[in-house]
Amino acid sequence: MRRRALFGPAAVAATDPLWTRTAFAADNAIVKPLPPENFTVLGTNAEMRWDSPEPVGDIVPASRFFVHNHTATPRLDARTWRLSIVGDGLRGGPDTVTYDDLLRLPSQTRVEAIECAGNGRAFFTSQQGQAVEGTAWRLGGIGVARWRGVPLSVLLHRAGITRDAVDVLPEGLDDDYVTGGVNLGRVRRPLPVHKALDDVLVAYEMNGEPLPPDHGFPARLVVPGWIGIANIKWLGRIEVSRSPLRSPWNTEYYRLYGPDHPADGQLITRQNTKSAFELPWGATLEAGRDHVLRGRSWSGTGGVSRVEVSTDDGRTWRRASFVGSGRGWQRWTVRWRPGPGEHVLLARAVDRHGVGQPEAEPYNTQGYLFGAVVRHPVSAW
Ligand SMILES: Nc1nc2c(c(=O)[nH]1)N[C@H]1C(S)=C(S)[C@@H](COP(=O)(O)O)O[C@H]1N2
Ligand SMILES: [Mo]
Repeated sequence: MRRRALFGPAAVAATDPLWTRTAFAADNAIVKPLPPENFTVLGTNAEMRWDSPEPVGDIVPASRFFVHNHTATPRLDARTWRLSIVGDGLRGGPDTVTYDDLLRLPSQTRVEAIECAGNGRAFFTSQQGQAVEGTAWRLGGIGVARWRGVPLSVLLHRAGITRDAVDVLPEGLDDDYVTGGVNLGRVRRPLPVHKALDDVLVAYEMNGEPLPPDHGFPARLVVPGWIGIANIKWLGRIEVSRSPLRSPWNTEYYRLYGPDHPADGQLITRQNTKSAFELPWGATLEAGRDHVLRGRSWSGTGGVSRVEVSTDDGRTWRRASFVGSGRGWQRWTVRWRPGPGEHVLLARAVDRHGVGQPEAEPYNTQGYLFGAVVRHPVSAW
């Protein structure tokens, strides 16, 4: 029997009973609709599907952008919203920023990725046989958008940051995060002053519209190249400090623990390099004819310089052709004429410092930063 490639909505509808169902995140944590052809719901989070019948371009629309919520999206009112900037790292007293202040201050627009540090976590288990803690994202815990906002440096200077300030601690207005019966307080993670004053935005627009509730309305941080947790949503408070700051999100979470890492864990900041095929997992392709495989690669270390693809389980590799603007991530294509049978597709990127993707990722207990080459199964008939 010859089966056709599963690309159109009709093909998906025929094979996927979820097609007509509406999905909801646990505890209704997410406000926007999560149609199952575009999202996989994981608890209070939603992962973008790479095999959606409607592929995304360089910019991911807000309706398609993944969501990582520790608790639930709060509904905030821009008229009463305030951002307070406080701490011993300020020359005067605390400062308060309103939504109107934000709209009036000088703004910048940047195309940037936001990616969960746990993106790819599922492959520690499925590919390396290792049990890890946390949400089992595949590769859809990333999105790229056009963010507009006020540089954090402008707000910190306006608030009178001192020259000896070392850390800032942005905090969200979502509910306290309670896990295992322990209240860890509001979601917050220290950011060193050198990064805070460099390229960080307090964003109030996503793709030319006010931020949607799920992505941080009225204002969130956008921290280029850094792990998702740095990009605090629903920003309500920033502490500026002359001594190093701590929160569970830099002392317990978002550190690498395990045999290959220091006993007190290794703090993580930047994202690594990854690659994904825009194909269903286990896609069925027509054998004996040319296919254009699409995919993309990205890196928190400042861009992708080369991508290679193997269609024979890593024996031979060839260069993929770059398409699109390359902003945020690098889209690519490669031609392939499969013979009948089961195949494994591999893609590996090299970042602009010449660092590539390994065959295996050293284990860490919480499954962060899976950067190894992902083995994508397909069959051809
Ligand atoms: N206040 C707050 N900010 C937050 C989070 C959160 O739960 N609360 N989750 C963080 C994590 S872990 C990630 S990966 C990104 C996800 O951003 P997105 O939901 O807009 O895609 O937001 C970060 N900012
Ligand atoms: Mo995340």
